[in-house]
Amino acid sequence: MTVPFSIPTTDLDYCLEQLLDHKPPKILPPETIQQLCHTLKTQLLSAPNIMQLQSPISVVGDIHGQYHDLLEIFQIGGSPPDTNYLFLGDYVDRGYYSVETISLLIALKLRYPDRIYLIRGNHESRTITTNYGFYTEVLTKYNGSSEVWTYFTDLFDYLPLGATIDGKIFAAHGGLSPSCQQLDQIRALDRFREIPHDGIMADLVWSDPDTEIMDFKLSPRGAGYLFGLDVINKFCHDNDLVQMIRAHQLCNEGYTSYWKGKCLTVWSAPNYCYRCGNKASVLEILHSNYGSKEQQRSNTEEDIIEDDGNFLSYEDYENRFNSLKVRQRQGVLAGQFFNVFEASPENNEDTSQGKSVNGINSNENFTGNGDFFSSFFQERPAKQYVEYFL
Ligand SMILES: [Mn+2]
Repeated sequence: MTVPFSIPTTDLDYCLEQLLDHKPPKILPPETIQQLCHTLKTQLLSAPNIMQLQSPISVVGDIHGQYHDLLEIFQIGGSPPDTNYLFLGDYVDRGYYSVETISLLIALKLRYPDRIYLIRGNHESRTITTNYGFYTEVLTKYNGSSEVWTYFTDLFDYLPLGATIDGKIFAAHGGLSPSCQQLDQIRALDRFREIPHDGIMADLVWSDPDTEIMDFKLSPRGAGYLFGLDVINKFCHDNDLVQMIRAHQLCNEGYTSYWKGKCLTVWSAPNYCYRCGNKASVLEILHSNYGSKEQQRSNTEEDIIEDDGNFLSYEDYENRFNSLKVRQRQGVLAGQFFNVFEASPENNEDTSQGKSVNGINSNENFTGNGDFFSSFFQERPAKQYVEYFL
């Protein structure tokens, strides 16, 4: 069988229509998934491990199969091709619509290759998806066949590991690695493989910032590291960066700023697992002209604007990026703005239906997987490690 290297726009639009215009969304047939994944793989083959992107761009954190909340992002934050998006990984597992979520993102990437960028999260992995919902969801939705799970997880091996924005911001799913001092070390990796248990590639998708420490410390997740202020300062200095943006950790307000904005967490799954009640956000980056005259002036102005309305005039839109108050409250740099949003109506419907979510009560880590005795107790709902939900 010959599989073409590009898919006609009309076919891609048909896929998008199947996913968007039906409620519940229609899943795509296995042959279509195969073709989409194969085509995107051939395109990602030439993508570098760290993509070089430019502002303006909106950065999105974990989605975890919350398909309707993903649509909410496009509704609130603008849709491609008018808005550029960088997704930081963890598209699948936990939520009920991992298949629809990853299908939509792949179709969008193929349809608007210069507008949508996808990097890899720790859940874009065969091991993790086998345990946290995606594999089971595929079996349920495709009549007991794991065929499309294989197509998707093979594609995951091709996803880039990070991105720079305007050459000044480094974005990855998790965090920094004690084995990596230079971005060039990441660029030199052979990324076309399953995520290993340790090393730079594992740490990039598993690590977390920790304001209590200065150096590195082993992560309670069982993979990756916690990294402190000295680590991020040195990494930024040595690589000529001003900031790291990452996802990977649930935030009640939808975002967290560490070290005066040197590191930001963006979390994009509202009411995570249909029960956490948290907000979500998208980080909009308008520019990175931290030193411009206009910017310095706006640093001293006392702009009084509120950012909690969804309907902003163009002037307000410009203002909110320059408002010192908003910036200070959110802990972001000039030209940045966390657009906070709440769960979609569909998310709440799923909540009221009280369905169970895969892996919700397990403290996810490598060491616990596959062990009946420990997983028996992990399934008990007594204690939830909210901080380390993945
Ligand atoms: Mn994660």
